[in-house]
Amino acid sequence: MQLHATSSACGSGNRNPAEVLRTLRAAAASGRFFFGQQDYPFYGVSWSYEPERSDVSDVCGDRPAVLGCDLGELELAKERNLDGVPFETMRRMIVDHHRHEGLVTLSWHPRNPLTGGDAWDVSQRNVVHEVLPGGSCHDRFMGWLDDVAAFITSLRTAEGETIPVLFRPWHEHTGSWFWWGEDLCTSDEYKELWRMTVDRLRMRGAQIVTVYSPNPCMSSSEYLERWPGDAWVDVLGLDAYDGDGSERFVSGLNRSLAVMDSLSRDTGKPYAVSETGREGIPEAKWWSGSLLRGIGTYTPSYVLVWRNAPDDAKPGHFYAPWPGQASEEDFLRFHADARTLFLRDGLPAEESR
Ligand code: BMA
Repeated sequence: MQLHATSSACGSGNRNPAEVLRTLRAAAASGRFFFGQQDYPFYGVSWSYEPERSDVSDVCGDRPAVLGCDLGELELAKERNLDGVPFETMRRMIVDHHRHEGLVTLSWHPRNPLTGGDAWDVSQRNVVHEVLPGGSCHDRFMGWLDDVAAFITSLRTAEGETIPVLFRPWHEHTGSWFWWGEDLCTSDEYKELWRMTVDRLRMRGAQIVTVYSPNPCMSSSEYLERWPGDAWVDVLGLDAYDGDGSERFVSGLNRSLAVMDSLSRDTGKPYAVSETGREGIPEAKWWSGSLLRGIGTYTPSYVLVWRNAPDDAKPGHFYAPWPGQASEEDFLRFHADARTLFLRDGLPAEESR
């Protein structure tokens, strides 16, 4: 546990969106990034809901500095999210992670409001159109946004202060596997959906730092094709997965980061690898040989790998090692690498200001 602001992973407190942004910039300016994982405190490959446990800390003795959680099915007023995580547990762990000065990011895989299917239901191509003003699902959808805002504003410290979160809606929109994907709406519709979402959440008092997350992009015009506008995006994100352990991931990640690095200089906004990973991590040296090599000399502010699903729920669906896993030793090198920041690591005082 770190009690001193200057010796904790995430700097000076992260009490509001401006401080979160300052923390991200400080990490990048020092050539380091916060390591994160989706759902890390809830379950691992061989366990579920054990206090203080995570697969990452079982391996290296420290927790990820970024906690990712997903709000999917909050909009149905369910007690658990789409992956079975109780929202009460999520809230408790977010408060705990924040108390240790970690950063929190929320994604959202909402149901398809038109068909009632899941986020991956792309059977109807007019869903975004129908949630925008004048559409048949608009009113209900605004209620969903209010549910999200209510959850975010309910995240409070023991002293009652609100906890700011990195909010990352409508991700991977340059693919067409979600109902908000590229082939399912026009650029203008996508931008309007984004602005409507962010405006509503802010209007309801949600303390959010917004993250825009396309898939790998080879040019700035590709990256910016559905950019909602500078006032609606705080962090330049990227979702880039390694599908086959090949050089394609390394070069695609490196090329995308080159694009983002240059946009970051133009806009002053930090950038991040908002989702990445190699499912099952069969390559023993994936962390140094693929991920760190793909990052190269670029300076993302955080890098988050996806979840370690319990083996009995989704076998082989994990993105961080556990004791005995093939990439464990290399992950220990990754943890020790000067570029990575885990929850207990510190930014020197002058850099965290
Ligand atoms: C996907 C998979 C799914 C999960 C979804 C939302 O990438 O991990 O099993 O339901 O993310 O967390």
